[in-house]
Amino acid sequence: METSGLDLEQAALAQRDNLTTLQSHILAGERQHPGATGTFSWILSALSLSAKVISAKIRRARLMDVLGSVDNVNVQGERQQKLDVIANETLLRCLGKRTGVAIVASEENEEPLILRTSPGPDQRYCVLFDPLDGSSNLDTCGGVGTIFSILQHDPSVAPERSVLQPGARQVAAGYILYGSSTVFVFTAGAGVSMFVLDPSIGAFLKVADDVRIPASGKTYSLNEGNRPTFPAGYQRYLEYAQQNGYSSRYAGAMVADVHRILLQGGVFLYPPTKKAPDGKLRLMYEANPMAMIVEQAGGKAIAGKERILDLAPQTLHQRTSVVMGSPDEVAHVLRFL
Ligand code: P6P
Repeated sequence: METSGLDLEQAALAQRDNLTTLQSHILAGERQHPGATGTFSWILSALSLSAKVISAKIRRARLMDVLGSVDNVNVQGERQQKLDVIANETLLRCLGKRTGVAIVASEENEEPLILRTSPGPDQRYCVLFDPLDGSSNLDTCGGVGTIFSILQHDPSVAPERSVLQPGARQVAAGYILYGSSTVFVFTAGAGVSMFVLDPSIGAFLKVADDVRIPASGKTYSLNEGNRPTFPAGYQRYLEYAQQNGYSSRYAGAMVADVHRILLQGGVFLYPPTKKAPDGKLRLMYEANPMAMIVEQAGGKAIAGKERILDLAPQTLHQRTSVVMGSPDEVAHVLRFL
């Protein structure tokens, strides 16, 4: 007797030995920390809710006339997409309701937003995010993502300083990739977990625990259009790669490019260029969270010859060069720098 599609789907789900949702994963994590108050769980829950809302809006964007740009240029000097604004407001609204969040900082806002000034036992975290990384891909249905970084709030310093901590001080980091499926990837410092949104039940289901990046991979990911202005060491690395059978893959959205490398191996690079001599990517809410994910998966993440997570931040929107991915591939790049 032929098995219907639904039966196959049910069988596949039933085979999943433990149908673990992101929510149950978060609560299980909380239970491993005696004395945990649930504040951290509530923040991850707000990020999960934001991701579902943003995903739903992106998937219906062309039908709801929310593609295209608004007549506004953000603090980065980039024309804002309508969905940039929607994603930013969704995250601010969902995180704003969580009493555990003292400060939020967004790529879209010039200054950090101080949500709660009365230092209480609960205002323990700062959340930094890029609400819609790669949003210029939206109109062409390319991959886009949300990137987030969570720091312990330090009430003993000015709020502006509390969010400027080195990436090594992150308590958690992750991203959501809105691609052919919606994938939630995060780490709280004990390995990388991956979840996929099942829109039919509105839940993120765990598909991998302790994701490990392949040690090597003959794929490099960078914008070749900038090649003439890369420093010489990067040019020599590209010559090495092209003489040794490497492939080039570039989505133009860091989350999509790094996600591919996390699963298949290789190296992502955004070197200094003439237009962006310090690199283009933002340290606090792009490079740092993605570097934590890559390192927790066994990879490497550097800026020039320095470890990204050790960089001492000076300003919220400062930029950095980036090389991150498989440890063997980052070592290859370093040989030429
Ligand atoms: P370029 C997207 O605008 C972004 O911040 C990253 O997601 C991406 O890796 C990079 O910029 C792409 O920059 O100059 O290649 O378009």
